[in-house]
Amino acid sequence: MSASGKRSSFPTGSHWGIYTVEVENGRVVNAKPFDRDPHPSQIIEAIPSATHAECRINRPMVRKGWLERGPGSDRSGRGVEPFVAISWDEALDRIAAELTRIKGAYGNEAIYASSGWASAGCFHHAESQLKRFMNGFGGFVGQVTNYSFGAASVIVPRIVGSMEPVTGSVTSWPTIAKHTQLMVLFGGMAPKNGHINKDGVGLHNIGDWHKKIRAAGVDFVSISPLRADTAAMLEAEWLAIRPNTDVALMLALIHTLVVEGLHDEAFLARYCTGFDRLCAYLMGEGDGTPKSAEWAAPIIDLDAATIRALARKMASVRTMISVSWSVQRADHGEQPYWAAIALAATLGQLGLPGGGLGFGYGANSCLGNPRARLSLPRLPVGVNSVTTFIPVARVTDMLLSPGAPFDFNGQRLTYPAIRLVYWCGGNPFHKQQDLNRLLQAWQRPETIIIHEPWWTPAARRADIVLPCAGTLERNDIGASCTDRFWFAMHKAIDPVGEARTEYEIYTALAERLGFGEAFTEGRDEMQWLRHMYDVARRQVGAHGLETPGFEDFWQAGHIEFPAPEEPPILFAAFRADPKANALKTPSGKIEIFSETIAGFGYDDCPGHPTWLEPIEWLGSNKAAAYPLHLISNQPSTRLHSQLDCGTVSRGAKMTDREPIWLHPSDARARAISDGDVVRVYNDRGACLAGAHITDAIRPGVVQLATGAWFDPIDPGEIGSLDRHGNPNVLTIDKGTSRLAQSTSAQTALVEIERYDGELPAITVFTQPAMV
Ligand SMILES: Nc1nc2c(c(=O)[nH]1)N[C@H]1C(S)=C(S)[C@@H](COP(=O)(O)OP(=O)(O)OC[C@H]3O[C@@H](n4cnc5c(=O)[nH]c(N)nc54)[C@H](O)[C@@H]3O)O[C@H]1N2
Ligand SMILES: Nc1nc2c(c(=O)[nH]1)N[C@H]1C(S)=C(S)[C@@H](COP(=O)(O)OP(=O)(O)OC[C@H]3O[C@@H](n4cnc5c(=O)[nH]c(N)nc54)[C@H](O)[C@@H]3O)O[C@H]1N2
Ligand SMILES: [Mo]
Repeated sequence: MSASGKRSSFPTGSHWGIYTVEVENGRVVNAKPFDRDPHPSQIIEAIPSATHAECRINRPMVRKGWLERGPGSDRSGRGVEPFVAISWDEALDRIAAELTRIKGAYGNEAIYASSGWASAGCFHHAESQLKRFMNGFGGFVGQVTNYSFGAASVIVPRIVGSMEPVTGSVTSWPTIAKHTQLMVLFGGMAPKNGHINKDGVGLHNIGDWHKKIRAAGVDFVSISPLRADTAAMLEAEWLAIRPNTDVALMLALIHTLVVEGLHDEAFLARYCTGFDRLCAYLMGEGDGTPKSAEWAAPIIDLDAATIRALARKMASVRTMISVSWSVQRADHGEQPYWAAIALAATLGQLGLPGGGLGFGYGANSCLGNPRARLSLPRLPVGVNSVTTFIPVARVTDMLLSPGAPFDFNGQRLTYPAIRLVYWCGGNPFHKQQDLNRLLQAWQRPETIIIHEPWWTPAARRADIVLPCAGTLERNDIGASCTDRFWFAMHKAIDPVGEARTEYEIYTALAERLGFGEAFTEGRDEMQWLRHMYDVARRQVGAHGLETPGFEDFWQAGHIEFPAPEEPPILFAAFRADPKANALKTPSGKIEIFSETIAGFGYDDCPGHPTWLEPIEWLGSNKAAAYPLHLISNQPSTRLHSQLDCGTVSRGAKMTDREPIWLHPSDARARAISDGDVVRVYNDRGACLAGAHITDAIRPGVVQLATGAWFDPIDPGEIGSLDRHGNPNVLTIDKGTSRLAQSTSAQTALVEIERYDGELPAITVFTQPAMV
């Protein structure tokens, strides 16, 4: 401790990097990045302000109507009625009683438990803790797929037999620097996304890699509505096509390659199945429409000569194709990933060093970094006895339509009847599309329980809210499957207010419900960390990697694992020997036509990559009323909705609203000036935002990042104007197709007008009403 009473903590870890904090009188006053991090994230600056934000939850709270009149009462009062503070014992007793009641009357199939990104840390990991607790209690309705790359997670394994091109060993930066001549980036490779890596990042070096590959002579083409989707230093050729039309461009590129004889017939014959079926479609054999460059030009709004030139260039040099995850978060999001695989196969460079494809370069700081695939310290979650599940983005449908059938990946399933929702570590009023529809669904369950450190829009709409400790308020181990570091996460301050750790909360509940011993296995927090570390240590030891004992690791603060000497080349083994290394598809090959998918008979996902018009886009009739395509991408100043209450995110707002980007021509047509507050609206909802006018966006497209905390003017009225700028009041809640049922967040048309009304103050960063 210094003379001023300040002390520095040990380092801790986060999704945005390793850092230490300075603590004075029990409060975090400063956060400093890991001294070895070459380019730390600015997001770290928000830690002190967010840790002690006015909107921290200090005590267990119950909604008044629920407390006074019991579960299921006054459900439209969620988010409107005041909260009542209660003691921890009373809160835990009430939750245990309610879980017991629901289970007794309706079974565990009536419980929906969900999570989200939460915080780094393998032990207090909100999703693992929640699952371990719920599994111990007899199970819950869970979820499959995810919001990030949900459509890919279903289509890609069907086409190439695994998720290798998305979450596996994609060709890494050193190989790209050495061999690639051209990178074609659908959706760019946005530098802002490099701040983040799920569950932790040791060194932010993606910008250095970008410099190296550019210096090595790699050329770039960025196909995207936003110029900033590719770092300026890459000097990319920017092709600002209409959003959601990438498939038309990819098909036209394949068509051009075929008619000009630039396709790799030998590759297609040896490694792929069904190219003839795609070819028939491309030549217009069924519908009379060849999918030529001329055909695609008016759809994507690029001239045919540019499309043809790009096809020729891709065929003439070593080309790496990347498609950002956002491109598949759109209506028919399965198609761009399938079409990109077909395009790469047509070029015949899959499995060659620096050629082929890799999905999502730039989606986080670690993708493309060579790293060993290691076991991680993990909290065992047990087994869920309930087999009913939903694709994660279908939560609103589930709550609104119990008993209704739906399709998913070849299965006919039924939505369960949910009575109790338990959410820890996610923010449904951030992540889900069409929040006004979610508000309706939110009135269905009898009880909603949330653990949160902050009064997020979701916590404000729960029946019982338990304050949980943040990362700095507990001990943990940080480790991510995409990073080379394990880091000790030392507790720096006591929990804020009466907050308790996830582990303490579930332990107390499990004890009340009669499975305390099974939940804790007799270990406290530090005993769990030691145990999880020792198990993982033995597992990595089996791969010949030496690690120190727990005490030494804990004191040293981190372990850095070496990068593998031979960086991976995606599909190299398959290319070398397609029989011995056959893909895990029905044919053992790349399925450019899939009999399996064709057999499902889905009109929204036929047997080969197909241009299917999105439900709304700039070429649809709806554009007459709502002529702007809304891109709601990841925010640069925070992680989703996390730290929106901190100084970095709030410092970037315009007149306290989330900035919306629009082109000067669109602004002029609406008499909007830079800095004006605007109303963004469509038939699903409306929000206010601050206008930022820039030519770095395609005309006809506007960009409003996700994550501004939902703050409707009248919380009691569904459809009320959100004063803060949450794009999910505007997005559509529709499955990508019956195949993946994933989110279509990037499919939305809107209109904008200057807002001349009186400006309502933002209220969502304060405490909610309490009695
Ligand atoms: N700073 C920061 N970084 C993050 C996150 C964060 O919240 N903050 N979140 C992390 C998470 S969870 C994820 S999943 C990844 C997501 O990674 P991505 O999905 O790659 O990220 P986005 O920023 O949503 O989208 C990238 C760009 O795709 C473009 N785009 C959108 N639709 C289309 C389209 O139809 N066609 C084309 N060609 N381009 C399109 C948009 O212009 C957008 O800026 O980012 C991670 N990184
Ligand atoms: N329109 C639109 N919507 C999108 C997207 C988009 O591109 N456009 N992207 C989607 C994507 S890719 C993703 S990944 C999702 C992200 O959606 P979420 O994962 O739901 O978003 P976060 O804001 O990270 O929510 C995490 C919450 O956990 C809380 N938390 C942190 N630590 C703890 C803890 O230890 N315990 C508990 N109980 N809570 C904790 C945080 O305060 C925060 O409220 O959003 C999706 N939504
Ligand atoms: Mo994500």
